[in-house]
Amino acid sequence: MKIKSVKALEILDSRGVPTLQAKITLEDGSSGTGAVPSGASTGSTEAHELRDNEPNRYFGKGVSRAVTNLRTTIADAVVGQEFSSQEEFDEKLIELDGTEYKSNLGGNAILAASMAFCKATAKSKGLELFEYFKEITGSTSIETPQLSILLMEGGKHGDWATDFQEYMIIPRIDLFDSVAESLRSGAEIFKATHDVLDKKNYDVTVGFEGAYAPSEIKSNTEAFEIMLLGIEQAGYKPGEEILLGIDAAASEFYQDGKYNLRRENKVLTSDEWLDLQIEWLSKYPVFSIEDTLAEEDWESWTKLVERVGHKYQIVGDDLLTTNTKRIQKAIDLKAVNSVLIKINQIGSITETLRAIDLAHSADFTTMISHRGGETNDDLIADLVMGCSSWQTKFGGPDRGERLAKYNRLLEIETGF
Ligand code: 2PG
Ligand code: MG
Repeated sequence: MKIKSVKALEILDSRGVPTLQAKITLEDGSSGTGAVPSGASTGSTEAHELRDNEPNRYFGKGVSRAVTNLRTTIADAVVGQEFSSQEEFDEKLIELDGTEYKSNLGGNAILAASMAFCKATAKSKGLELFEYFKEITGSTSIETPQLSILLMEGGKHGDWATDFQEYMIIPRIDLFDSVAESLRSGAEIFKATHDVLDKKNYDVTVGFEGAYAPSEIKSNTEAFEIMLLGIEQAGYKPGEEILLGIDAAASEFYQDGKYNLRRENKVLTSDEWLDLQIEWLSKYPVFSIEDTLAEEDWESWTKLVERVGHKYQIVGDDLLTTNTKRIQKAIDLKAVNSVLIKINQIGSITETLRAIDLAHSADFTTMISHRGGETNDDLIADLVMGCSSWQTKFGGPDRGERLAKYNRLLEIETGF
C-alpha cells in the first residue's frame, strides 16, 4: 500500500470539544478516515492526548498542534512510502514519535492516522473493515457480541448523580441470539425506564453517553432499583434474560488512599469498600463490574478477584489502559479476569490488537469500548466483529454518536 496523501482536520466531538480527524488516500485512490474519541475519566497511563493549551481557543482544548503534526511530520514520513501491513505502518509512527506515551506527536495524531490507514487498506483490498480485521487477526470465529447497554449515568459523565459512573443492562446473548434482538430489548428498557423516572418526577435528560442521570437520585443502589423496574416494565426478567453491569470509575472518587462515596456520605478504606461493594453486588443480578477499585490500588484488585472472581466479570479499564505492560502485570497479580479495550488509550490499531491477544492468551474476556467524548466514527463496531472479542460497551441507545456503532453492528450482522 503506497500512500498518496495525508489530510487532517480539527472537528468537534459529542461534547463540543475539539478532536482530530485524519484522511489517508492510497496511490490506487482508496481512502479512509479516522476520527479520534476522547475520555472524560481517563487513566493516568493513557497515550498522551495532545492539546494546544492555548486558553484563548476552546479553553485550551484545541488540537491544532496535533493537526499540524499530521500534516507535516507524519505526512512527510509516510507519503510516497509503501507499507505492507498495518503493523509496519503503526510501527513507523511509534518509532517516529519515540516516546512511551506518544507525547511527541500525540496519541491522538498517531491513532487518527492508524485508523485512516486501516480503513483505506480495507477499501483497497475490497474488504469490509470487519473482514479486514479478521484477515489481520486470523480470526475465523463468528459469534454475536454481547452488548452492555448504558441505562443510567453518574460520576463525571452525569454530574455526579451517583458515585458510580455507569449502570448497564446486559441482554444475555445465549438467549437473545442477535444484535438486533439485544438492541431491541435495550431500547425498550430504555423507554420503560424513562417512564419509571417520569412517574417519580425525576429528571429524564441524559448524560455524556446517552443515559439517564437524574440529580434527584438518593443513593448508588437506587439506580439498581430503577433499572430493575425499567426491565420489568418493558416485559423482561432481570437476572434471567437481562443481567446488570457497572463501571464505578473508582479512581475518580479515590482520594488520599480512601474511597470517598459522596452519595453515601462515607469515606472508606480499601477493605471497607471491598466489603460494601460485595454486599451491594450480592443483592442485584450483576454480571460485570468495571473499575470498582482505583487504578493504584492493585492489592485490592487481587483481593476482589480472590473473593468474587468466580461470580463476576471483573474488568480493568483505567487500571490497564489497553497497555500490554499493565495487562501483563494484571495477569501476574491475578488482578482482573477481563480487560476493557479502548483504541485511544494506547493510540494505534496494532497495539490495540496486541492488547486483545494478550488478554485472551490469559483466558481473560475483553470488551471493546467507546469513550465519553465520541464522534460518528464506527470503526470499533467493525473491530468487535473482526477480533474475537464479542463484548461491546457503546453507551445508551439514544445519541447519534453511540447509535452509529450499534447501527453498524446491525449492518454487519445482516450483511447489509
Ligand atoms: C469508561 C469510559 C467509557 P471515559 O470509563 O469506561 O464509558 O469513559 O471515556 O470518560 O473514560
Ligand atoms: Mg471505565
